[in-house]
Amino acid sequence: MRHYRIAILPGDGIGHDVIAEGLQTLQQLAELSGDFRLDTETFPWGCEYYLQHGRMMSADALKIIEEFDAIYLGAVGFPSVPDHISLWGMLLPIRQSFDLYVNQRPIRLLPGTEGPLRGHGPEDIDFICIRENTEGEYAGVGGRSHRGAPAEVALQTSVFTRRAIERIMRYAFALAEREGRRKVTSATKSNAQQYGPVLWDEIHAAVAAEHPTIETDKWHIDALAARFVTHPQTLDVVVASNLFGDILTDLGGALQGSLGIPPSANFNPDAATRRGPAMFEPVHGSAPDIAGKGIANPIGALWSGQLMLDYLGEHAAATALMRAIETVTAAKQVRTPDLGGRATTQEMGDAIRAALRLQEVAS
Ligand code: GGG
Repeated sequence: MRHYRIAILPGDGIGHDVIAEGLQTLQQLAELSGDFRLDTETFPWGCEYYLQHGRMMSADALKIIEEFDAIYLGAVGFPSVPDHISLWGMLLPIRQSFDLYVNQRPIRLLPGTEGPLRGHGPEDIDFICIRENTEGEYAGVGGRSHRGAPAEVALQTSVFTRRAIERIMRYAFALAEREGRRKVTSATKSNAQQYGPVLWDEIHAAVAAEHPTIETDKWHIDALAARFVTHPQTLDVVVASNLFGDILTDLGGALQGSLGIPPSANFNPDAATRRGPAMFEPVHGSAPDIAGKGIANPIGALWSGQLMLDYLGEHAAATALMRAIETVTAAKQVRTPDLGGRATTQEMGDAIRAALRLQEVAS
């Protein structure tokens, strides 16, 4: 029996609802498989915790979760706490401290779901976004002075390093080769920003030359955002800096018909330099407008759990979970309000677990 220790961080808002469904589903999978066990510990960190303790996580949080095999996170942020405090108190320190430099986000129109693009079905919307996850526009470098005065200044500096760009480019091209993808598309803005994105482009060209079997192209971020809508069928693997990747993947969620659907995996693929657990989280945030109503779509969280199982090496269980999610979306019987239905979070979770029970989950 294989054992995995999973740190559960529901976080804020609908994070609680969707992680509850995800966890129940993952535990059911472990039971059906009989080959592995998930030992979980849930941590109360988030905005409620901040209001009580003046910090988003306990002082020793990173040290505590460092010992786990993976982190399963819901959402971070709530109107009760300024967004830059909540993000920099929880999500971003986890990504940076453990050097989880790949943020992998599949964008795929699931069977039975409808995106907003006329004439583009599941055969056209199927690509993977690779977001650099440790620096760029999210480096956290800058400052403010003369606060409140007319002369007030705020500087937010993007940081682009050769090391970080090289490793994310290498990962994107290697992924394309491994997954049988044809092309890597790079997001840039090297016309207006003449330092960081120019280094990004130079390294993109150098790494592309090492992978002659993979086609490549690059687009300025504004044009690429338009291409997501007009030519999604031309995208295969998209590699982007931290902020560009964040924006493009929300757009990707829209192409999938709902931001409740896309998942994400934050990890360091290099075993030799790994120094902490990988983290799995739906792309969506805490959705304060529907928090506590029990109607959030749990698919993004379940799909993130599926990526976690795959990362842990539980491939049969991961395949079974993806099949169960697709069975339920294809049937169109159970749909949460974001997909045009009236089902609750729990009813969607129940339907996916029922579909799982009909499958073989042996490894
Ligand atoms: N699922 C985690 C979450 O709350 N995401 C919302 C968010 O604001 N994320 C910012 C980011 O991924 O950079």
